[in-house]
Amino acid sequence: MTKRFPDNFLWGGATAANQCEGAFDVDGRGLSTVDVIPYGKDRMPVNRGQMIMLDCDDEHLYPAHTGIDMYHHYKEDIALFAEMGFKVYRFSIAWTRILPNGDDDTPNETGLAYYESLIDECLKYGIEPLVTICHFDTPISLIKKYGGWKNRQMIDAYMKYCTAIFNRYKGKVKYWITFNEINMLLHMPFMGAGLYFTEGENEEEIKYQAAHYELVASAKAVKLAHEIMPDCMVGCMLAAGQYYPWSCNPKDIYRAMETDRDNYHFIDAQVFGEYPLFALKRMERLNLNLDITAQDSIDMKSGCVDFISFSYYSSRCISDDPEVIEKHKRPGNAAILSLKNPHLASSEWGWQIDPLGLRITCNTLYDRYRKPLFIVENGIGAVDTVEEDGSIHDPYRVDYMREHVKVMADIINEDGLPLLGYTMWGPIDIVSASTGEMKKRYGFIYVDKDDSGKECSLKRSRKDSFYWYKKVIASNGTDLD
Ligand code: BGP
Repeated sequence: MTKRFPDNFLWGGATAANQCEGAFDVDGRGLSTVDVIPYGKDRMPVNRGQMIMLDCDDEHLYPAHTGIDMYHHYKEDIALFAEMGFKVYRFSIAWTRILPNGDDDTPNETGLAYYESLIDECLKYGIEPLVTICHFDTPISLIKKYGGWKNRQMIDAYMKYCTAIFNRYKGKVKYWITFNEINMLLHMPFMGAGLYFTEGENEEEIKYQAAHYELVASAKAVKLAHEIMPDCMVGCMLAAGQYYPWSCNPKDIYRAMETDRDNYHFIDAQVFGEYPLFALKRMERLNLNLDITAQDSIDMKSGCVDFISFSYYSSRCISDDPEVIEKHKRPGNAAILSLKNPHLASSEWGWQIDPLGLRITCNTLYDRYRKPLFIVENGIGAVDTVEEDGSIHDPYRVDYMREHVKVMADIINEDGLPLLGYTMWGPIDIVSASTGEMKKRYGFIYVDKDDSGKECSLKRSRKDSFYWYKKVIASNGTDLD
């Protein structure tokens, strides 16, 4: 039997404003966290809030400043997405293009008009826009004023921003995501929530307080979106990937369950509108002194999400034994602790490749939430070589994606799960979030730009995978050769 995808399955790709737009200081855009996160050795310390950087200096390179200049190339890029047959394009709006200081009373008309034009360009080709409201960008003005999401004032600022974009794009945008990978706040607090720490501060308390405010803001945004756009669907967004236990030692199993709960802390709250018992008990055990009001609980309850969207690049693995952790710690994604699973191959960046893990993750999420699922990021970062004739052969990318698409067919046909769509990560090469590199490429479309910071042509070229994905979409997932 041929494994089929639903007729209305949303095939497409996903990007984030700060990783592709560039043009960081034009048309009234204000400064944002992502603009001050440098390339090189200081990137992770800044992402983690261990090194304070609230402005740019001459010593560092800031890849977000230029990105791939999609700000000026969006028509050309969307035309290429349309050529592949995209049904959906997930992108994020840069908060500071709309409200340059994060909480301005009057939105910046140039910013609003820019995204309206981008949305219209998608609609022109029958591409459904899927908008991430906040993808790793907190306005710097709000960090200077409030210290980022550790302050309750951020909720009002975020709601001002949501009000502006909902009112402007109602009738054009049906799918919304409140915060990209909300659980990454725990691992990259500056990138996720504009947080940084000074000596002696209670980091856990600050992070969980910020998480709470983001969760309240998310719920209030869902409620507002439903009021302004009754037909819209609003999702949460998890950096997903099930934790496997290192062994069948019950201690490892328990540790894996608990580590998964670090992430469910967020999604449970967004789906059920209240903290799960384990989260309440943990916050109590950690002795966190949090500002959580009765009104917050009412707000959280009134803004439950409609679907579960998530990124999936890999499964994860954990042990309860510190020695095992030390010995098998994976050099890959530095942001998240995981062990090297001996059964899995890895990408050049050490990200492990586990298509079946996608099935495990989807089933776990559906068992837990019983809401439609949306895979909004998946892909492999790799070095590509441009041949003399200009062609780019990337069989490794096709292999990775083919195996994941096959698993998606199983998820739909055999498990019967409601999967709304698939927006693979970075259909066009963009700046890497974790490393700031250009050479870590995910795209079907190659962009002539390197890591040197020197001016490049920015020329777009189709890789072999471009034609492969086009065929996959045209056959609605049945021709994967
Ligand atoms: C996710 C982010 C994206 C993205 C992707 C790939 O965590 O939501 O913004 O970039 O991972 O990661 P990277 O770019 O670090 O390879």
